[in-house]
Amino acid sequence: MASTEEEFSLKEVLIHFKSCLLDDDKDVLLEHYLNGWKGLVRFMNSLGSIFSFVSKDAVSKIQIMENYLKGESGERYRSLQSMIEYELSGNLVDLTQRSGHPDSGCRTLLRLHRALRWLQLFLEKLRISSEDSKTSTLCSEAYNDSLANYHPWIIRKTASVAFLALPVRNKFFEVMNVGTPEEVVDMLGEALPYVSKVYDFTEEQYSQHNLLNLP
Ligand code: 1Q0
Repeated sequence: MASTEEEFSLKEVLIHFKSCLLDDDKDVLLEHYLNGWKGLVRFMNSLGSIFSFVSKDAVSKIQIMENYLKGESGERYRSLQSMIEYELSGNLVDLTQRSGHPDSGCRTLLRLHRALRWLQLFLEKLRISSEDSKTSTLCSEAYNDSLANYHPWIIRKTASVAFLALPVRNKFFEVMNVGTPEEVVDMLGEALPYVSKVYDFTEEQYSQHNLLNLP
C-alpha cells in the first residue's frame, strides 16, 4: 500500500481552492484557503531547501492568519468578506504605513493573494506547455508578470536563481503525484478555474475596499 506521503497529490491541494468558494462564489472561506496554501508549501518543500526562504515567509503568513482564526474573534475571520468588514470597521488595518497593526489579516492575506496570481499563471503555463518546455522559464515568466512587481531587487534576484533549480517538466509532473502527464494536464484544466475564481473574487473585494496597496 502506498504511504501517506506518496498518496499526497496536487489534486487534493487544489481541491481546497474549490471548497473555499462559498455562496455561489460570493465569498471565500479562509480555513480552506489556508489549507490550500499549506498543501502548496508542502510541495514546495519537497522540491528542496533552495526554496526555504519562500517557504518560511509563506508559513509565517499562514500562521498569522491561523492565529486570527483560532483567536477570540475567530468567527470574524471565517470568510474574506467578514474579515475585511471586521478589520475595517474596527480600524484594525494600517492603510498608509505599517505601524499600529503591522500584521493585519487584510495585509497578510494580500501577500498570499498576490502569490496566488503567480500560481495561477505558472500552473496555466505548465498546463499548455510542451514536453520540452523549461519549468524554470515558465516559473520565472509567471513570477515576472505577477509577484516580482511587489518585490525588491534582492528578492527578485534570489528567486531567479532558485527557479533554475526547478526539476524538468516530467519530473515536476511526477512530484505532483497525479498520474501521467496527460492526467496532470487534465487535472490542471479542471482545477485552475477554481483558483481563478478565488483570485478574481479576492481581487474584486480588495479593489472595492481600496486595499490593493496595503503596506
Ligand atoms: C515551485 C517553485 C516555487 C517558487 C515560488 C515563487 C515565489 C517566489 C517568491 C519569493 C518570496 C520571497 C520571500 C519573501 C517575500 C516577502 O517579502 C513578501 C512580502 O511580504 P512582506 O511581509 O515583506 O510584505 N512575501 C510574499 O510575497 C509572499 C510570498 C509567498 C509565496 C508562496 C509561494 C508558495 C509556493 C508554492 C509552490 C507551489 C508549487 C505548485 C506546483 C508543485 C508541483 C510539484
